[in-house]
Amino acid sequence: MLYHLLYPLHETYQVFNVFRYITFRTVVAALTALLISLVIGPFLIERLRQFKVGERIRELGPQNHHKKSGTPTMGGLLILISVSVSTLLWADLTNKFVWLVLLATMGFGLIGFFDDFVKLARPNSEGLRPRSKFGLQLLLGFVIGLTLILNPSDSITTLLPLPFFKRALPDLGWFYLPLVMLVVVGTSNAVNLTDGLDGLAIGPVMIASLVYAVIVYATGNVKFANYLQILYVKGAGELTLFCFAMVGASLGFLWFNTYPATVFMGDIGSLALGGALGTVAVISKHELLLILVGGIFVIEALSVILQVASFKLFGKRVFRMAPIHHHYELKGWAEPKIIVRFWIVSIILALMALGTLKLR
Ligand code: 57M
Repeated sequence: MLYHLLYPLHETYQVFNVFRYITFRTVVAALTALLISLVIGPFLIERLRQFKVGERIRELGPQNHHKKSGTPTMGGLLILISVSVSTLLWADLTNKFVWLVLLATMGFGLIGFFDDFVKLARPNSEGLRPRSKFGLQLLLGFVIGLTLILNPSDSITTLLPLPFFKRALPDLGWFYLPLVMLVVVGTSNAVNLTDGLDGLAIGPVMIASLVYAVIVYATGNVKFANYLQILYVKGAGELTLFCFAMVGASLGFLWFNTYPATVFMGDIGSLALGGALGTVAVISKHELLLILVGGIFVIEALSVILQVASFKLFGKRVFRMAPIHHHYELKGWAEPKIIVRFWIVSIILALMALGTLKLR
């Protein structure tokens, strides 16, 4: 909104011309989101504590988690407020991608909110029934996919670029719809699985947002897209600002979520962040690269799949406990050590992903 108010002033005062540039607004958006989360963070955490929105720790989990009982949860609200206010202030609101990504973030956040709310309201329940939760996620993924297909950007919307290959561009047609659902819903759930140690999920979310900021900027810029030989998506550049708002909000949240955490993000945060990343990946036409960019989330999800499959097929566990961060906890690694090492892996994967932009 501020963009729409301030930019027209450039006709009288040239200095306001600066608001035309995505790069400038991106920096301002990141700082705005960071500031909002740092300023309202303590207030929100206090309210959550007051309203007893505290975490219930499961008996089954690693012993050292029991001391975390009662830590306020649903701190994801802080991220949602910071990202959306910052984006609404500084983005070009005539851009359809901005609205789609905000819809995805808020939609998954709402599903997460219901899940958290049911856990709190019914202390013995595990939240929404898995079938209802998954059904709602699929529905939202369907809406996102359908919106993209029915409002195509030129004729590239249903193409699927393959990393490393310049010319391989299969057109999936309507099969692109289930792919969008898989990417968006899968990422949302994988981030949720990762969110089991202080700062473990928010670090890689921040790293992935930074990588996708670079990608959407290049994708939305004809010159860069041509130079890198990637698909040009008109209007995608505006999402650079959204990605940086995610970085700013995540940094602010990490201030409170770092070990020992004073707040957890809850499903309202983890489902929303994953949904947002998945949607950005789809819009930027770098859907498959998310496997690398969000490699930590993939590893966490795969560890659960492997554990369950191995137990069902052979009656044996592969890990001491899945998702894999619990395995290292049970091996005796200190929590901060696991977190920082997972962040390191995430940075390495992010760098590799950026490398693939030119390797084709
Ligand atoms: C969310 N939630 C955390 C917090 C956070 C199929 C199965 C593998 C599912 C999986 C599961 O339920 N995952 C979903 C994981 C929980 O965190 C809350 O949930 C929100 C995110 N949704 O924001 O509100 C706990 O994680 C810890 N935590 C922190 N710091 C943070 O910043 O320490 C979270 C955020 C918190 C806190 O202790 O209470 C969670 O882990 O529950 N299930 C599991 O992960 C369970 N694994 C399991 O059963 N493994 C089996 C099979 C099924 C694969 C096996 O290995 O044989 C474990 N989780 C727990 N206890 N808590 C095991 C038992």
